Amino acid sequence: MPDTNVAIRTDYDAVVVGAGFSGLYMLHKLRELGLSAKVIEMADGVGGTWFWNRYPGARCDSESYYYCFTFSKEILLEWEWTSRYPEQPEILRYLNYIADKLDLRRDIQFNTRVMGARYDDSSGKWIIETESGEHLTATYFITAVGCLSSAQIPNFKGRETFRGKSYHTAQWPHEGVDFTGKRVAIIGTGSTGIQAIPVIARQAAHLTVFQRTPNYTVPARDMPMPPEFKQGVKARYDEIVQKTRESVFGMPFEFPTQSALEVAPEERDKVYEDLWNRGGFCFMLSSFHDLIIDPVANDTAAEYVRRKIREIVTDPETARKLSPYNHPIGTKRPPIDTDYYETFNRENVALIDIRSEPIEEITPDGIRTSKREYGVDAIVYATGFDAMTGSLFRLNIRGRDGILLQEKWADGPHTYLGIATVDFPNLFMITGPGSPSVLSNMPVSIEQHVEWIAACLGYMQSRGLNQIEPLREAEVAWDAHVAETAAATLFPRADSWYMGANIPGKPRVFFPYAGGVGAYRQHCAEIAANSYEGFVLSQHRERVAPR
Ligand code: FAD
Ligand code: N01
Repeated sequence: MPDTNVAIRTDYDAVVVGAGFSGLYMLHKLRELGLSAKVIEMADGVGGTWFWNRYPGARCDSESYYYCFTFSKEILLEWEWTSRYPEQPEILRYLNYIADKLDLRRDIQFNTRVMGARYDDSSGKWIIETESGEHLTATYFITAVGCLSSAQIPNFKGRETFRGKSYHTAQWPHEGVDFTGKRVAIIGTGSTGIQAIPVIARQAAHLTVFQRTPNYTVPARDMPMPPEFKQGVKARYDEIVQKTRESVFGMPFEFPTQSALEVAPEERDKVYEDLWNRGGFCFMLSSFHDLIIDPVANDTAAEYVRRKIREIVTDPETARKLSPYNHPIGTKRPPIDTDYYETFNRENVALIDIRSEPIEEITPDGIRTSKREYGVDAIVYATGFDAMTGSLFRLNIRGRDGILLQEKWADGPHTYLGIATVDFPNLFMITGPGSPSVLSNMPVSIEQHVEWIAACLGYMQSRGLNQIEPLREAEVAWDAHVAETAAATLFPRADSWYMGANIPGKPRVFFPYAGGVGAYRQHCAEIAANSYEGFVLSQHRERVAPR
């Protein structure tokens, strides 16, 4: 019989929301500090991104040897990746292995959605409410909700009338979907669409791709990890980890020093050709240093990709439609692909440019554009996410005097270091807006944030402190720095989700921090070394209401 005298615990030192990379590591670090912690996760398992995104072709595009945790040598040496870019099931297996290895599940509450979190000034505690009406209290409230975890389906007229099956790629059925013999439509040609289109095209009877903006993509060149490469990587791990931490994008590549405009056109093309053949992000990151700051330099890479499209795609009109024209290369998150452009040479694939032929409505039988109706059996929405703030806002976080985070951030996020925000004491955001987050190989940024937060909590613990909040002037200065760093790049020239452009009504600001992983890491370390400069640390004393 259960012991009815044992109360179910509802008060913690820290409550964390989310059990992806961020939440798992945060829980481990909180335990190391001896703090009581609970992770709340709405899925029925760990993995976050890799739990939800099970669409055909889903895999990472950071390479496996650096898209992983690095905090434990034992884990680094024990885990074996099979390929250069592992598929979703393998990354999910990895995160399950982490949860088991660190015995994390006993402090994770699954199938539970957080609906609200309110800071109570008198007790100095956060009160966290779940969908089932349960209330937890915590001194620290830590969001690990992910930057790309709020799926976005455009509000097309008639969407609910469709008689076939519809899927968003980030809410994919666990049992998979068999498109054999089916006429399928896919809307969206971001990283997700670009991964899914070649795979669906191979299975479906027919695939119609609805494209609003043609995208630049570079071959991934996936391959099994050769045993000697794995051994070499393991032998050099310290060096690789150090490089990722000091790098601009959290990847262990040498950042080039040469300008694209310094070299003769033939030499430049040779650089692009070599990197195109090598595959992956190195095309953008290892070629020339000025692609993301100089429009003329940028156009040399953009034109190279457009030329490749014309070489690969046999129908000139399809090649023209696939050729990006309205944004510099790299200013939207660069996708990498396996046979993307080649797929448009297939007989069973059609490309619809919805700028010249807009979608007017979803009908019971398919998709009607301004020109005609396309009959389909299934629609795949590869339409992305309400990035960076979507999942934070869905938490309905209220700070001092009941102020709601989305009200404070109505004109765009305001943070100090992307970690904290004024009027929300003891709230920590892992990879929040204003941090390198999505501009980096994310596990590197996640580890840095988690370790910085843990060190900060340890510092407070050792001094008997339990309240932390940024100073307003520190936040204002950080916001200005984030904006000026973005303005020095070409990023603001694209209608991207980095700029909030994919969500009607979202403020147009650059959400992540473009100053680079290494520089950001050093800045955060200096702030910590200067006794958490820019923050007020104090001891909260419970206020007793006057009689
Ligand atoms: P997530 O993995 O998003 O986890 C957040 C968790 O919070 C989720 O499990 C969610 O269910 C939970 N949650 C959110 N709100 C609530 C709530 N209200 N209540 C309860 N639980 C909640 N990054 C790279 O660097 N390299 C890559 O190659 C790469 N590939 C990607 C591929 C895809 C398809 C996508 C979508 C993203 C990719 N990313 C990649 C980014 C990826 O999101 C990060 O690398 C990383 O997985 C983020 O981990 P996280 O724990 O911060 O967030
Ligand atoms: O989403 P996206 P995603 N009508 O926003 C189109 C990570 N990721 O899921 O470009 C018609 O990039 C939209 O068109 P446009 C990675 O960080 C990584 O693909 O806005 N079309 C676009 O084509 C990535 O950046 C991997 O004009 C509409 C597409 O839908 C992030 O997740 C794999 C529309 C959305 O593209 C998001 O990628 C997958 C509308 N109303 C994802 N609204 C890796 O391999 C949107 N679109 C690492």
